Amino acid sequence: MGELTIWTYDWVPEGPRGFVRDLRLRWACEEAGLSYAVRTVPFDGRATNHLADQPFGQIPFLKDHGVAIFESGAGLLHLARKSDKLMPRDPVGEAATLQWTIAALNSIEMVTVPWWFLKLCGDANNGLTGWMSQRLDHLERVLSEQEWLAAKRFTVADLLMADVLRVSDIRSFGNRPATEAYVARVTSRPAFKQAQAAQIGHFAAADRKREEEGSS
Ligand SMILES: N[C@@H](CCC(=O)N[C@@H](CS)C(=O)NCC(=O)O)C(=O)O
Repeated sequence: MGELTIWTYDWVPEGPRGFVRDLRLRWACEEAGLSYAVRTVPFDGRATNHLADQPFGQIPFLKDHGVAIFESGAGLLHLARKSDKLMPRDPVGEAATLQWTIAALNSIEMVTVPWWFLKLCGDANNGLTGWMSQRLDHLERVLSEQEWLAAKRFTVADLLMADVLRVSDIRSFGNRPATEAYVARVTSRPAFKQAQAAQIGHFAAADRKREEEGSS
């Protein structure tokens, strides 16, 4: 209850490791120098076993001294209020950060995730392709004119936008050099690398535990 705690699954299959959305919250804490713990809910039975914490049976969610919050975007904004490393304190810089954070979720991820899902289901040339191209082309124009989305420096908006864009199928979709350079730049930050390694280590430890339990 007391400390800042990021909740994720106890285990996930190999495929999503390194991309599970608790990484967004880990990364933000690492950027901001916030100390945090990671705790888990079972992956098995996820559709029903933690609906009081996350009404869609998903992760991540965050608990922080009596505050409980689900949705990775909401969790990021909660963390951003704790550190100006994630969001500037002046109204203009804060507004720019908020708008690009919401744009990452509601103008980009809202098309990339369904597109990626249809591709995964075998429908690579699905009806969302043109729509996604348009969105990514507009973003390419923005990123060819500026290094960061808001306030002329790294903010939580870059963290989220880069996390949305770094999915390999999205990254390799079309030729957008400014976007590719942006994703490479943002994900080369030590805080990202630390967060990603920690997540991969977390699930590797879960594999070992499962093997021990299976062999005993
Ligand atoms: N909009 C949610 C999406 C969360 C989400 O997609 N979580 C995935 C892991 S990255 C999950 O829990 N998947 C398991 C499931 O949906 O059953 C957020 O950003 O927090």
